[in-house]
Amino acid sequence: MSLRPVLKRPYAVVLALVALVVGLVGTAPAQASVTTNPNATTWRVLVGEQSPDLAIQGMRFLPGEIWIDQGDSIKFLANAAEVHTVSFGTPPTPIRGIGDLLADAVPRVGGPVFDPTAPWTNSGILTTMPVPDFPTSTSYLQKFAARGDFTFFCLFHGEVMTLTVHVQAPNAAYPHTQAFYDAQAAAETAGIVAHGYGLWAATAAQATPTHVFVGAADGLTEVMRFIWQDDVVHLGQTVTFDLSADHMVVPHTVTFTTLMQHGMPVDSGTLLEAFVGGPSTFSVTFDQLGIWNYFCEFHDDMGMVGSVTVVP
Ligand SMILES: [Cu+2]
Repeated sequence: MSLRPVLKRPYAVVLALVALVVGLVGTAPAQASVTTNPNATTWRVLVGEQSPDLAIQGMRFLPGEIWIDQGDSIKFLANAAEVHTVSFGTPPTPIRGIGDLLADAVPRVGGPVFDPTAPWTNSGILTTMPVPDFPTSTSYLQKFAARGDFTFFCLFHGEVMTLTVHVQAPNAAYPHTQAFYDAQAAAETAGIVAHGYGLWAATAAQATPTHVFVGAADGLTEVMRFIWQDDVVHLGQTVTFDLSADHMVVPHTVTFTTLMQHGMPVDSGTLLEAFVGGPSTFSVTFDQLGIWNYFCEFHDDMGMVGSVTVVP
């Protein structure tokens, strides 16, 4: 399956997504609407986070829990190159594969006023790195006219990426200010990025010249790198590119730029074992001296590129 014509880029998929989504439905009853609050405030929530080199992608809303008043709004700001959504309810298309996931993730569903009684509300894909000719956004505004506690999730990272919005009475005192949430977000981002670099280092410690990991991911961060990026092997050696450190099931490819074998460009296709039954490893036996560059079709613009130098 090639996603290149559809979405030249990243997403991770949670296996238990459908069950999770069902579990999140109906977390709060709707109450009477109030549309006039003279003190209405617009709050900011960051969607995703990343390291400056884009290698580490975090899977959190910041804050992950916010208290607002009836009539307030939240502006969701894309904060990373990785794709995310702000979603609520049950996706209309049961998710059995990538096409189903995109069918649910792409369309913005629902109006500017959040309706917790609607079966499905979705922001569309939020990212700071727009995909050419593909519908994405950098922000999403929702007004909250109904009181209650509402748990939103990211369709791509639902199991680990949720946001609870507590909608209080109009003009109720706020427990926290935006400045508090911003400071909290900065501190949490630093921790998330540090965690990601730790995951990268731990994965690198498991790699060898003939065993390269294709990214890594856990419940908090994704490492958008080949590990090791710069590999050196001897002529005739076989390198196995391995997706098994990718515990969030982020799809990747190992696509060589100039290396040909059997008259064909060397390309793994999409490595995505668990979700669509694809392969999780790809092996290449290097029978030509030289420096062979390769990249991930989905994440090369995040810096996910590598090389294998073949020496005698
Ligand atoms: Cu990739």
